[in-house]
Amino acid sequence: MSFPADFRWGVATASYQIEGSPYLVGGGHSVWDMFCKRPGAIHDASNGDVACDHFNRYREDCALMKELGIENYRLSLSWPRILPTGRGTIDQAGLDFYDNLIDCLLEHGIDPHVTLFHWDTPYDIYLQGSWLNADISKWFADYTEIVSKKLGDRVASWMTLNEPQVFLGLGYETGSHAPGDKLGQQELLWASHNALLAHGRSAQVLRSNITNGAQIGWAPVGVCSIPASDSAADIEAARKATLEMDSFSIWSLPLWNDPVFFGTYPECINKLWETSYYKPAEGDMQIINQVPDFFGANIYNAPRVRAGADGKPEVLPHPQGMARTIYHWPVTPEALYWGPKFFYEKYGKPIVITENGLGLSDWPHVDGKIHDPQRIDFLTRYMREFHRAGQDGVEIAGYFQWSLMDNFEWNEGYRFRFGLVYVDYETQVRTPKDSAYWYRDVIGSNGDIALS
Ligand code: GCO
Repeated sequence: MSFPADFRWGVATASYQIEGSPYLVGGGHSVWDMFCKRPGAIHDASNGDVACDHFNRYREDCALMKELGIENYRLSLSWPRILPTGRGTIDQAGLDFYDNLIDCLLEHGIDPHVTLFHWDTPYDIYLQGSWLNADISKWFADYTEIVSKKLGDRVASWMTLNEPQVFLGLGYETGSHAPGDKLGQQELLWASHNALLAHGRSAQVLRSNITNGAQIGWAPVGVCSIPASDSAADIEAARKATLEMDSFSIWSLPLWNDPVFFGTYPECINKLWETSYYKPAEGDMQIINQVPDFFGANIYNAPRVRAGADGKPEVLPHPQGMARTIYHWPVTPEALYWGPKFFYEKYGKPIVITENGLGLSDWPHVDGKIHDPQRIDFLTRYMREFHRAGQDGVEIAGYFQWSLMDNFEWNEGYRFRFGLVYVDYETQVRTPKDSAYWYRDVIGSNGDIALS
C-alpha cells in the first residue's frame, strides 16, 4: 500500500541559509550576522551575506522546483528583513519579497509552507534581552500580525518556531550557535517559557488572520529513542525516554510539546518553577496551549535505548563502524518509525516530518553530474520506516526533505552539503543531483519508488 493519497511531499529551506542577508538590502541585522563575525565561530569563516543568493534568484529557484516536480515548499521568513529592528517600522521591500515569492510559488503550482522563525532573531531584539525579555512573545505576535495580514490568504500551512531546542540549546546554553551565550538553567527555563509564549501568541494571531483555512503548527526537533530490541521492556524504555522527562533538559520533547498540546509542563518542570526567580504569569499556560493541527518534527537520527536495571532507559552505543553522515550523525532510519509512533500515541495529531535529510561532501563527477547514491539510500530507508509507521496506524501527513539546495550550514559554513540540488557558490549555478531526479519520481509515484 502506498502513502496516503493526500500525503504532502516537499522540501525545506530557511531564510538565513539561502537568501543572502537582509542588512545588505535595507533590512536589519540578525544575531547570525553578528555571530558569523566572531573569529572561530564558523568553520570556514563564512557567513550568510550571499549564501545561495535566493533573494535575487527566487524566480529561477521556483522554476527549478517545478521542473523537479516539487509540490510543497517549506520556507522561513526573516524577521529582520520585514522589521529591521524587530518591531516598529516595516521594510516594505522586505515584506514585498515574500509576497512575490509566495505568488511565484503558486504560479508554479507549489504550495508554500511558512515558518515564522528559523533562528534569525533581529539583532536589536537581542540587545533588548531577546528570549529572556518577557515582551518578546508580544513582539513576535506583532510581527506575525504583519505577515499573516499580508500572506494569510495564500499559505498552505504555518509553523511558528523551528527547533526551539536548538536555538536555545546551542544559542544560549553551549554558545556554539548565535548569539553564542552560555546561560544557566534558570535563564534557559525562562527563555523556553518565552519561546512557548511566542508560539502561543503567534498561533492565536494566525488563527484570527488566516482566511484560507491553512493549518497551523510548529517544527521542534522530534527528539526520540529507538528500542534496542523488539522486547516489550526495551520498547517501553524507548517510549519513556521519548515521552517522559524527570529532570531539566532543553532537548526534551515533552518540555516543548506538553505545554503546547496539553497546557501543562511536565512535573519536574513545575518543581523547578517553585524555586525559580521568574515564574509563569496567570494565564500563560492558556496562551501557550494553542494545539497544532499537525505534529511537526525535524528528525535526523536517534539513540538506541534498552531497559536497564529497574526498567530505566539506558542508551546503548551504536555499533562500531556504523553508517554515518558527514556530521558523524548515525544513520538510524527506525527513528522515522518509532518517533512518529510514540508522538502519535501521546499527542494524537497527524505527523508531518518537517525536516529529514543528510549532509555529505558532494562534488561534480567527471561526467559533470552529481552522483549521491548515499542520499538516495538514506532517504529511501527513512521513508520506508515512516511508511511502516503509517501501516501501523499512525496518521502520516507529510514529509519535507532537508534541503532543496546546498546552503549555509551554520557552524559548518558551506562545507557540508544537504541539498538535492548542488550549488556552485562561485557562480551560483544550481545543478540537480541524482537524488533530485530520484525524489521527483518519488513524488510522482506518491512514494512507491521509495518502497519498491
Ligand atoms: C535544523 C535546521 C536546519 C539545518 C539542518 C541540518 O533545523 O537543524 O532546521 O537549519 O540546516 O537541520 O543540520
